[in-house]
Amino acid sequence: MHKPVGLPKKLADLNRTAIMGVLNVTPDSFSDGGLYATTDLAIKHGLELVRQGADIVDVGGESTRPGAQRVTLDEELSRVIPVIEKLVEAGVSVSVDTMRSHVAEQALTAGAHLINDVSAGLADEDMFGVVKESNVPYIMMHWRAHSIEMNEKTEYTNVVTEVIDELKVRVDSAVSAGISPDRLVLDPGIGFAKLPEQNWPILRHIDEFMAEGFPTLIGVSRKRFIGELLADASGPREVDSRDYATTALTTLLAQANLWAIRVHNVQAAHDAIAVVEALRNVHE
Ligand code: PMM
Repeated sequence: MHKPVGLPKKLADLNRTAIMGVLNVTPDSFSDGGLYATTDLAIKHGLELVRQGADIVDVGGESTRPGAQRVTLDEELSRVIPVIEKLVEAGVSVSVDTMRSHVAEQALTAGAHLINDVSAGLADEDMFGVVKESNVPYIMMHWRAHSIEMNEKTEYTNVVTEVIDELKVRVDSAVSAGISPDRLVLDPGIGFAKLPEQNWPILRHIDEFMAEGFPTLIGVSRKRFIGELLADASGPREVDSRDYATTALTTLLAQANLWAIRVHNVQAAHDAIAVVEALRNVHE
């Protein structure tokens, strides 16, 4: 299993797909928006995710749902920093889900252990500088545009190779900026600037993505392409009824030796990965 350099020891020692639990401190995220919008509720939920088996809690203060407006820097900081401080204090491994270098910097000061940048440095030209000065892993996701316009950027001739090639350009920029490649984690950005049907080839060919040699993280949890897959006469499947399909994908991806999976329902991912590991450990 490929892991990035710079992880806290308990994550570095892990010998299975890591579970990243989603903690959106936002009023408007597509799946859990508003549920954990206050600092106290967010901390409580973060600790609950750990109890259920999360290895990392991913704290985000800006919704990336298609069509979402950006929040101000101050608003984002006030949402995530107090939550990160408290979770780190409680011994939790925390990643910060942000496209802003200043939020990443403050989150690192608050003790965050990983930076999860869905724009791979494209949204903020100072991000690579902050990452370079730190020694934590940096998650770079395939991204083409902010949420407000990403649904207009879905043209691909071959989605699998283009996602890989576009991410490789970002990796080259990060490395030229002085970031060590062994700290990078790559993510194909399921649902970001992709039509629902464009996500399936990426997942089908995840081995090609992983063949680039970087640790891979994927977030499929409750996304729209699952809602479309399970649609019936009344329309796409509701967000809160997409967990069984999410868990089926988690099982397949864990079998493919993904480094980490980003999910809302941590208990379900935990159980799925336990099954994969039990089968992997049969040597008769
Ligand atoms: N998806 C969302 C937010 N952050 N980060 C990474 N690395 N990968 C993802 O796929 C990803 C992400 C959007 O989902 P949410 O609204 O449930 O947080």
